Amino acid sequence: MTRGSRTALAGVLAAGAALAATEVVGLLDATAPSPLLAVQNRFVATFAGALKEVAVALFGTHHAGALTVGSVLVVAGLGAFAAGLEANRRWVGVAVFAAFGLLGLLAEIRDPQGSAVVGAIGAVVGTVIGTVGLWLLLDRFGIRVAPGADLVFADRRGLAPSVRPHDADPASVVEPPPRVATVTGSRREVVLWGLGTGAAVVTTGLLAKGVGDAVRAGRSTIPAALPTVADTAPLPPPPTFATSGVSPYVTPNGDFYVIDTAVQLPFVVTDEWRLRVTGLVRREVEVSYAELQARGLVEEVVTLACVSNEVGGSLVGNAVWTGVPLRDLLAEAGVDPAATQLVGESVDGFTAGFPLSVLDDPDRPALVAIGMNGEPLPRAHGFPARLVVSGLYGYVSATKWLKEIRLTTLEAEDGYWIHQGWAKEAPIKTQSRIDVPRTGANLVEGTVAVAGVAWAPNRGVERVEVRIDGGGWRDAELGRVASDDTWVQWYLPWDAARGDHLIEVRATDGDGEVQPEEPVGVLPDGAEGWHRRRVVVAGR
Ligand SMILES: Nc1nc2c(c(=O)[nH]1)N[C@H]1C(S)=C(S)[C@@H](COP(=O)(O)O)O[C@H]1N2
Ligand SMILES: [Mo]
Repeated sequence: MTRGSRTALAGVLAAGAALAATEVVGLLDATAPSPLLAVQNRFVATFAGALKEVAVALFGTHHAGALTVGSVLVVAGLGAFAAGLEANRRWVGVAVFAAFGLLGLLAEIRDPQGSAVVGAIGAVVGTVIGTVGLWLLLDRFGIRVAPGADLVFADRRGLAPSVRPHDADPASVVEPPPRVATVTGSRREVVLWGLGTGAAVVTTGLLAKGVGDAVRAGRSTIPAALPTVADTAPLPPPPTFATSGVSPYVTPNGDFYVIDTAVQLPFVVTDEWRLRVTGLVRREVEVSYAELQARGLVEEVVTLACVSNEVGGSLVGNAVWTGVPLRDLLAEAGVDPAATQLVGESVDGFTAGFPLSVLDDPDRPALVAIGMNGEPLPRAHGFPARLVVSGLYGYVSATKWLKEIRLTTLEAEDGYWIHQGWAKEAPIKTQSRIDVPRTGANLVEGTVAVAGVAWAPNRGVERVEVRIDGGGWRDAELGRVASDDTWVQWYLPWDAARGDHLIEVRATDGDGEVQPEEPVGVLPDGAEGWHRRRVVVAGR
């Protein structure tokens, strides 16, 4: 191995050790992010606009995995860089480690759930472990570092230094200290120490993560079940075409789309969590999780959609939400007439705001939800509480891991995504989606089920029409719905002839507005256009 690659390897391993050490320090506080996670959170918060587009496009909604891989690569690269510096001049590489510790500390301080203590201890421990590791490994790998002087390197046979001071006067050659002759950068030494340190770093890192998850699980106060609900929402019977391949009316929690900026799901200890109603109110209201549970809970069936959902996309779902009517909490706080906007803020600093006038319509469900489909809110969907407001895209309304409901004016504050160019007001647009037949399905001539869902939450869907190969529009059969706040399942039996065909669908909302044909992209306020699907039907 060349001197350069041995130096780089020492740096990568030392940086890994430093990182693993900070993960262990992170265990000091179960709710706080580890220093690495805090830095990732800052990264996402800073580059969200650009990142979200790229990350969602490249990695689907699971940008967290991509971030982890990216972070490991960055840390490895920096370790190698620091080692290169350190090999030339004592303490310079260490300074790089210290700078990174400082970055972790700053990120912890800035993070809404961060801990300055974790950040500070992490910075010190990480720098010390990184430094000790770097020096030790450089030594083991036969890289000699003369303090502030030129390099002196004894090769594996313990021969004369192979790198000499540039002034090349033989008399001035710094002779390696005696022990250098025995410490070598032999292949065996490098492989043994490399594998040993590497294994220790990975084990420690994974253990810290495992212990952290176990600690959080132990402190987790997600109740086994929801309290009984007095005011339940009856569900409609399944349609006759339920087995056609159409999406189920209620989306199971495990299948419900997940969209958020969180690198790791925020962790909330419910005993410590409070929901506060603040801002332009007569008196601030503060409720605990137990108090929320003890209130008169109601159920609402509401379809939630993401503004990033492309035509035909899957970022939409329908659930039975259990919670406290938002209007009850607002009435208790006494909203100042000057208030024109309601902003929800999450424990991790996300915000979503909508015009207060949205709540003027008493038939529009708006909940502080603590339950989803009969279970306590899953962590991915905002445990312990989130907002659900019918008819508004999630990014302006559906704050998960809710900690504050702030009454303010529309001018005074913009929610998280508004800064990134998304529309301030964002009612959910009328959409319809073909679930079956799927693209590439093996279809045979005869009756083929064409089915899907259509939604226009709060306005309701009045009609769904299907057209084949640009022919006449035919009315699809509609399933029954709990209310206008949910999607509707639709179905049309199609007598398919062999050949290539184009299926198109469009919905009409409860106001009689037909879904527009012209395609429009998701930015700034949601996609438009008819969902089309090309299929091939084979002969018998
Ligand atoms: N705290 C928090 N709440 C959030 C978000 C977020 O990033 N952080 N994303 C919003 C967006 S863009 C959508 S579409 C919905 C998605 O909710 P779900 O993940 O439960 O489907 O949550 C909203 N609430
Ligand atoms: Mo969204």
